[in-house]
Amino acid sequence: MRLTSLLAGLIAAVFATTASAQDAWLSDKSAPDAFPIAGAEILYSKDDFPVVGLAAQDLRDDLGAVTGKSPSLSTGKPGGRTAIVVGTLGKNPLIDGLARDGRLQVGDLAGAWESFVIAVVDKPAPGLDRALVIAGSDRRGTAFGVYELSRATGVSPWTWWADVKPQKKKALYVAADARRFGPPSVQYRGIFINDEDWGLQPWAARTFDPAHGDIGPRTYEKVFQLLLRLKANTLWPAMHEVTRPFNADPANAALADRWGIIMGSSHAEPMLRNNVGEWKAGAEAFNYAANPGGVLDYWRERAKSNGRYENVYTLGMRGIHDSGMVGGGDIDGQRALLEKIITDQRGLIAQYVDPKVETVPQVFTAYKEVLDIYRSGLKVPGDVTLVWPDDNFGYIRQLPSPEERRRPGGSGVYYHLSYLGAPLSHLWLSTVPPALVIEEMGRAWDLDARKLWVVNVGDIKPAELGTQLFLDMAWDVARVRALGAHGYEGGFARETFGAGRAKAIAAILAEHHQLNFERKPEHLQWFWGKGSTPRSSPLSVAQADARLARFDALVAKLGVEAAKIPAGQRDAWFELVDYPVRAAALANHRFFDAEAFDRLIGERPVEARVRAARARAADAEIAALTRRFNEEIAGGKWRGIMSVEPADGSWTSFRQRPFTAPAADATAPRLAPAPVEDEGLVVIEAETASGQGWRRIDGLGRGGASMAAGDVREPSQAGGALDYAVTLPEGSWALELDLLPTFPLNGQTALRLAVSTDGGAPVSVAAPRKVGDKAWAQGVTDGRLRIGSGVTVCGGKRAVRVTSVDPGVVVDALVFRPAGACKP
Ligand code: REL
Repeated sequence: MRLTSLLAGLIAAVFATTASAQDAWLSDKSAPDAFPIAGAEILYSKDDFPVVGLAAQDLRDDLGAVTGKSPSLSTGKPGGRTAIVVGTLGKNPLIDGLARDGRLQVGDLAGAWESFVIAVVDKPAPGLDRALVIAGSDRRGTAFGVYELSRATGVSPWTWWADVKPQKKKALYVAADARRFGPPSVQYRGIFINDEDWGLQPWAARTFDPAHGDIGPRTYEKVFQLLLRLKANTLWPAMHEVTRPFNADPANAALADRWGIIMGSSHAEPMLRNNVGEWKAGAEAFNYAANPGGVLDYWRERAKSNGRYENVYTLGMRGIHDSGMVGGGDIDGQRALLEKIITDQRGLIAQYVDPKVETVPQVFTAYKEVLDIYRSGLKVPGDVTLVWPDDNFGYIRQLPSPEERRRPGGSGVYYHLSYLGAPLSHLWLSTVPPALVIEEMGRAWDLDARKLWVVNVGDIKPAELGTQLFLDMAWDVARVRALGAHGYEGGFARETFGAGRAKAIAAILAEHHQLNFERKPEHLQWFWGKGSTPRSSPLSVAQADARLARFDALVAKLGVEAAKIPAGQRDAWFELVDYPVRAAALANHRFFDAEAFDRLIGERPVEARVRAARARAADAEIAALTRRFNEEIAGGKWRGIMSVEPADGSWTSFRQRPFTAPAADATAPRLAPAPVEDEGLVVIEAETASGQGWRRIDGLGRGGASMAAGDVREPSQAGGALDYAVTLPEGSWALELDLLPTFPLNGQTALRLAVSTDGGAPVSVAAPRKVGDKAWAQGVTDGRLRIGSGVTVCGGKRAVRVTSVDPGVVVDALVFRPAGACKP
């Protein structure tokens, strides 16, 4: 073999090794040729981007935390025999020299987006025996490389934000072969800080940055660092009235730039503005039909002041806050106005950012009513990214059609792990299950929504797991999908608390997500909206007690694990596991014990009073637990970060009613108990089927799994069948289906499938889907849509077949409801 082809083969072999945080390329055991981290100083170039120096400082501190000895850090000549050299191609003479001489194989790194190589190089420079080189394709590529090394040594991305302490290691060795990371699956990936009134803002104002008295540069710097640790690059900043606008202090944007973070703004805030704080002329004047000059000047000001930074520009227009656009008249008029607005906004971008406007990242987020305007035929320039929203509860409303998938600007997703709005907010414990995030974002990926993913994380805590999942997926979608929800929970537990306890902790997290998917702790109320009549749940005491028993078993497991958590990990344990799991369990006790009082007080007053006392105790325990979070955890670091939902009297129509306990001497129910539903049902879990053309989703739906129809990329290949052999007691049974409240993917307005029994003709079943209607509200609070099929069968052995019509429909269960006597 000729030497050149041998070399080419070697290079190919080297670059076949693409790696991720979970790969064992770093070990605490020595191996031949491995590079020992101990004793190596960190070198970077003073000519590199500022974020490289910031990341290098973090690496020094992280290695210090892991090994007990911080390495030295320098921009000068090497001081020792080994070094960790970090730098960006074109910005670090040592790295550029090694690449030029072929001693560092950079392959196609130059010009790649956010990519990096980690390689060991012998004799890289006079005086240096060996170096571990982290070379980035661009400024964030280098920073991500540095944080990748940190994470591989055992430093969690949440080391500061959730007090996760790394395990101490005496020595660390990096495998000698080179590894190539990136580019990320999704180009722009980030978070939206929202509804910060009850956590992040009061905490920042009172505890973390009292001198500033608000979320300001000090807090944002911590957010930027977190984003880089999570390999994210984009932020939509806090925008509620309680917080001063991000750009009110120019230090914020300057700091974002230092950290290499790309700034955007929410769906309601075009052109990096914050309307609630910055628009002074009154809501009526925020009208492009009536006041185009005033509004355009307002946008112009920001394009002028911030155009020099890396931004993603939100285009279009809504009302001042989360409301419809003022002006334009009917939907046709609104569409015409929006098209004019987009043209004019792009004019500003061309003028102040780059005349080649199509090269500047811009997004159009079709959120709430804007999706209707878009669907009516709005023309969005091809280079603008179309950002599809979920319904605020984790179900993506629409994804691109084949035609939209061909647009050069591509698509993205705006997703929620937290939400303030109708029918009921979910602001407290962040319980959107990992399996739903993986399923929904996986579909988005399959249908080419890969340009920008932004997730609403509320006020960050306690949305850590969901946030990390969303961003890990945005970095490497295939890896996370291959893990699935349970694999991911296991990995999170291992990375955060160590391998020894990972299995047990992952099981706790899985059961927590399962139970709270069936009803969120913020949705323990079965009525919503202004003018609706308060009523109790439709659960009998026995049904509710079965749910409470599952929570009790979960809390018992939590107690067993809690006892094993070492002192150094207790804060992280409390913040990431103990508080959310325990608080959700207590919220259920508070609610269902009080309801048991209502249902029992007439007939069994003694028992009813015991239940009332339990409800009061659960309420007091939630308060005590939350006080502990705010006052004791991490020595008082999180004072003000956590409020129990509903936190105060604001936005009442969107929020669960404050809990009122039955008084000790009460003799009447607080609420007249509603009739009990769903008794005597025969429920068959969808995943017990045999058949083909469907995919099992573990961790999603009641019973632990559900079945998804077909492949969303192949709409024509529907028709897969699920077969069930069911034995029903005597009598007549109406067949109903429990579907996940997802949305049709193919422009349909309903989820469609078909059922047949005993080999008979298939009967079409459809669940109409419309955000805002009663079925939708019920679907997102119940975590399911229960729909009739029109099919009734007599008891005995029955064969039931469920056939897919549209791909993507997810079936959770088959439900047989008693329907009287059998009339064959
Ligand atoms: O979740 C959203 O995107 C919106 O609901 C927010 O923009 C809005 O601020 C909401 O929290 C309150 O109205």
